Amino acid sequence: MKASKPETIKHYAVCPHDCPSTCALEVEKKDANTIGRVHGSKRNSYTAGVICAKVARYAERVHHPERLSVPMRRTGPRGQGLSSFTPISWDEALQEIATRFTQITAEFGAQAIWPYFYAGTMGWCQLAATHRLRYAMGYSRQKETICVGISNAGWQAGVGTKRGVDARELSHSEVIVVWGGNPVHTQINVMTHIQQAARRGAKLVVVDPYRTPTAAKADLHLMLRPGTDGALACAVMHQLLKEGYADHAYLEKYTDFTPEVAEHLASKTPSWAAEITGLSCEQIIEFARLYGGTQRSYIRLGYGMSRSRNGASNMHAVSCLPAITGAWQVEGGGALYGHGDIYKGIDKDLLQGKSLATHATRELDMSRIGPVLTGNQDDLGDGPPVKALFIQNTNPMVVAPDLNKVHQGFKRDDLFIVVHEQMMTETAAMADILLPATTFLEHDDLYTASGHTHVQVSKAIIPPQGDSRSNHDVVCALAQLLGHERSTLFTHSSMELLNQALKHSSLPSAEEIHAQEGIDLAESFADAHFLNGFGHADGRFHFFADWQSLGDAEGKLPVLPDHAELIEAADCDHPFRLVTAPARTFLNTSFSETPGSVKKEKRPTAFIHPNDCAEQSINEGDLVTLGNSLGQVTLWAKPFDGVQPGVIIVEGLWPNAAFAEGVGINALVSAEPALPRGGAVFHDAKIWLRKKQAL
Ligand SMILES: Nc1nc2c(c(=O)[nH]1)N[C@H]1C(S)=C(S)[C@@H](COP(=O)(O)OP(=O)(O)OC[C@H]3O[C@@H](n4cnc5c(=O)[nH]c(N)nc54)[C@H](O)[C@@H]3O)O[C@H]1N2
Ligand SMILES: Nc1nc2c(c(=O)[nH]1)N[C@H]1C(S)=C(S)[C@@H](COP(=O)(O)OP(=O)(O)OC[C@H]3O[C@@H](n4cnc5c(=O)[nH]c(N)nc54)[C@H](O)[C@@H]3O)O[C@H]1N2
Ligand code: SF4
Ligand SMILES: [Mo]
Repeated sequence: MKASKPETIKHYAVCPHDCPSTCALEVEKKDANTIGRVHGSKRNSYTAGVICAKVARYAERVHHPERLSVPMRRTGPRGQGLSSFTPISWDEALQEIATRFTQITAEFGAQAIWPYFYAGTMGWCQLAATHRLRYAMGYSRQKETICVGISNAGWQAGVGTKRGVDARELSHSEVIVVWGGNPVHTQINVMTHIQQAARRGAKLVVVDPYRTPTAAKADLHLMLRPGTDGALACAVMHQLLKEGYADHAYLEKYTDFTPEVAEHLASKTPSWAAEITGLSCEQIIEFARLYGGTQRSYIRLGYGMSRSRNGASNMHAVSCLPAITGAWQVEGGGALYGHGDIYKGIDKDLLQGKSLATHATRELDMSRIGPVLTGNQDDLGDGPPVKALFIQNTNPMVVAPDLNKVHQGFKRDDLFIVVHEQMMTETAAMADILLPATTFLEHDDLYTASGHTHVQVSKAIIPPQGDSRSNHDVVCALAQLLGHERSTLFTHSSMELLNQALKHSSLPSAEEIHAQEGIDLAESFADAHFLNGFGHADGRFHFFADWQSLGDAEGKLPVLPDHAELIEAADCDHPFRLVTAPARTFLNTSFSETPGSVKKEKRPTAFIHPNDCAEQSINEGDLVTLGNSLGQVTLWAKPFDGVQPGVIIVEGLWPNAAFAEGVGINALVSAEPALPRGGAVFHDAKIWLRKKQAL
């Protein structure tokens, strides 16, 4: 008889990556130090047993042969990788950081040090660790604009609070609109719920400038020009009002809709929008009729439409649609952008250590790290130049806009750079002191979500790999060496800290949340559907956007939904518009080091319309250069008919080194802050295209 295979033990965990899905995981453990496959938990009703391929093979990342395992001092040139570094002890590394930070503070003031982070992990204890050090030491603050700055403002303008209808209600929807997102790549779980609805006959509409794998599954794909969503939304509203699909009783009771809004929309005809979006009038009308034909219409808003200079206005315009038809009132109707505000009970200020601040410090815009590091006085304000960076959870040498300036800044000899990382990223390679970081499988943390409503706690499953330490541990040790008084924020363990933050909420302890594999904080039907009022003081949905209160001091954004002509329009010298969309098997730059993902993504590729290719005899695999006033990028071409002529798509945040001339795609993206309060315009660039050479 064959001996039965011993059952692999699976451990509950939570995916820490910057992804709206925040999946509940089951991690196979092979031995005390090693994990096997990772699965989606079936016990979480949103994850529903499904996760993305890149996290399913997480063993590739956590046990990567090039995972950083010891602290190192740079002894060779910047940017050369491991050969430039010499291992040192943790004591030496931390002492050197403390000494340099103390010297810089004495000479230039504490604000010359800029702790810089983003959401490499979304866990609250480890993510907010950088802030705890910042506030304790009076270092410069960081304006967090790189991802949701624009979209938050756009959603806030209409709805007034960051929450929406539960995506599990998709099973009741008859029309589902994925607008400016590509969930097949960026949050696979949305597709699980959409596919269930589709099996029952629900129709899927996708609004995206190119035929993404999500769009390929749609009943109707509206392949508009980037940055023109405001025009499309207005024309749809025009048609809904014209053809009697508007719910006037709803508008009267729940919104600030007036005859002035109706009059404004009366001029926003499908032919007006067709001119701007590049769609046909027929497509726009077909969409309006489909959308208006049922109140069970659900819009899942992605970030894509917001990453333009007019992005906030686009978000606002799209969020107006369910208010016109009254879709918010019914099960399976309404919209979701993100659920952040349902977690207000958790004391994030405590975790960020805001109470440690003894005085206000200047705030530097993270999306403008290039201009900041190269000494732009408007960015630095009346503070000193940045003389030291302390980086956790992010890879700005690749992900930040105006990349040539970022590179120039990182090369400064007088800039002391500390990077705490899991991998030898291109940012890590610039460090003077490089510290190895744990992954979520090696530390404890609490996770909220944006695409669903659970709060979850994940605990270490394997010990720290090599000599790696968590963000919290590093920050605690540094605070002590820098002479900060012994606040519990620097003496508590991660779990103790999380319990402190949970204490004043109505939630149980971190241990109990972990034991229950998460707690669902879904709101009542009436609250989730805003039947008890929207987030504004008057309880109404706002067609009239108060951009001034959101930071647009000059009032450049249109008050009523419209097409704001703020985008970088193509011109004779730059006849193309560029969209830099997310790749399926990378997560920003994370996983761009794993063999499984690189094999799938192949190489940096420009998707170009066949007509545009024909003009320059560009064939598949030819090298092409894309350029504008900010820089040039050389990569491989792919003729692709799922995009309008004049629009070029480049997927994925590949390392600079993967491009033919060693500079990555963000060299073409401007660091100009979007209205109303800053944000990076990753999908808003005019460029030229030149064939380089045939391979
Ligand atoms: N696999 C994978 N998953 C990820 C990420 C990743 O890089 N890879 N990144 C993670 C992060 S940090 C985030 S914030 C989310 C982002 O996830 P998404 O919400 O999906 O947003 P975007 O990354 O901006 O791009 C999504 C789509 O928007 C489209 N788009 C671009 N411009 C416009 C426009 O003007 N109008 C419209 N309608 N669409 C437009 C793009 O073509 C793209 O297909 O995903 C997360 N998940
Ligand atoms: N062209 C273009 N550029 C973009 C975008 C785009 O769509 N197009 N998207 C933008 C968006 S939405 C975002 S959010 C940003 C994201 O940009 P980043 O925040 O830089 O995201 P990642 O590239 O994934 O880098 C996160 C890093 O954190 C590290 N890390 C993970 N966990 C931990 C931890 O616990 N401790 C420490 N110390 N490190 C950890 C990972 O190893 C990884 O190198 O990129 C932006 N850049
Ligand atoms: S879909 Fe997103 S949250 Fe889920 S496992 Fe993949 S990266 Fe993590
Ligand atoms: Mo993001």
